[in-house]
Amino acid sequence: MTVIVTGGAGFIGSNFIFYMLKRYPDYRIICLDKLTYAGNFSTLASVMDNPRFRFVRADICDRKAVYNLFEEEHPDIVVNFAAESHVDRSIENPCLFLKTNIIGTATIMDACREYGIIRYHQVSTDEVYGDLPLDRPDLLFTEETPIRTSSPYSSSKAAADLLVLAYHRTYGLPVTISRCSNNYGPYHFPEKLIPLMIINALSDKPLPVYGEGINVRDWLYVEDHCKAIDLIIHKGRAGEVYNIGGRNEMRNIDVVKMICDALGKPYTLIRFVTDRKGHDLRYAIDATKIHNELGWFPETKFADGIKKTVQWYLDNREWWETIISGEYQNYYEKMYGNI
Ligand code: NAD
Ligand code: TDX
Repeated sequence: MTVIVTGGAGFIGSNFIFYMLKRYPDYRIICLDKLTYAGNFSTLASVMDNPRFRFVRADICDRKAVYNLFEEEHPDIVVNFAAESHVDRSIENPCLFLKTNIIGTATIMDACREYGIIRYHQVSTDEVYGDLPLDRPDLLFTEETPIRTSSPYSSSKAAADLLVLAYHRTYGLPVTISRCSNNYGPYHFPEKLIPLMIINALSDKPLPVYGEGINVRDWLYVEDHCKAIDLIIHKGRAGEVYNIGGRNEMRNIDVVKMICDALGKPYTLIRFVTDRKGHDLRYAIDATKIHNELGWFPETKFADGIKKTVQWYLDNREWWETIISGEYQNYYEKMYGNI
């Protein structure tokens, strides 16, 4: 099997590449990535010499480059992780999100139509369902929950999902979609909540919590997400959407306090700052469908996963220090300069 993984130099895509190379000793994995600010070539250093791995730097919106790669490799499976992924950046620059997340998805699927594939998998997000109230713990997102987006990011991901389903209905493309809750783990880009808090706490910098810190996210260890995608691309039914989630709802403030505890840092570092515009209150996934159909369940408990993640950031300082010393500083200053 030959698998093209787009966005494989990012957080989840890279973890997926490591997982797949280990799990399937006879698969070839090709990573197609533009290396935007969020993509790091160094992340893939450990697999660059693997003869079953190939890295290609290209934009998923670049039709010629994408078609050339399909012409050369004739992939069996395509897993599309490539996206602009940060909600705060989408609030600043929506159009970039529309281009990459919608046009890019269509371009990759056109190549799939042209060359033929066994499976196209779209890595989507629980954010397409909007949010849930804080005072109704009984409500969860199922695959039947209507699409109701809040941010330019989630709107672009929802548009891509609709296109994917349209390509299935119109062209018979064998697609699947997964909608996963918040991931955490190694190689998570420093702009996101968990790595940001670990990195700031390590240097005794303020920990910026939006609003009152009461927003709830359903955290899943990244390897559990990779295992779910592996099951879906091999055993999932074409044309179907599968929710993936940790059944692990936590308020942001409690996540930040756990990180302080893990690093022995005081809660006095925490600063409540201006809330994110349109901030989704609560995400919670009902993953019954993937459990019943494919036998998937989250294996890593949050208490263990967060310890492993904190340790990873302690052991891999060079990886994140290189990132935060570059252009990231301008972003950080703009977002958090006044705290
Ligand atoms: P990330 O921002 O860490 O990585 C994105 C990768 O895509 C980077 O390597 C970047 O260089 C690449 N990329 C961006 N634009 C590109 C383009 N035009 N052409 C080629 N490559 C491009 O993102 P992530 O957190 O790993 O998320 C991966 C996917 O999973 C995204 O589609 C995201 O919407 C989805 N998702 C993420 C989470 C989460 O918690 N992080 C949860 C659910 C779903
Ligand atoms: O500085 C911060 N302070 C803060 O309180 C940051 C960066 C975030 N937050 C809050 C906002 C959210 O309620 O923490 C929560 C998590 O924020 P992010 O890490 O930005 O993730 P989120 O917005 O929930 O989106 C993530 O999960 C779904 C990913 O970035 C998306 O790509 C994925 O689709």
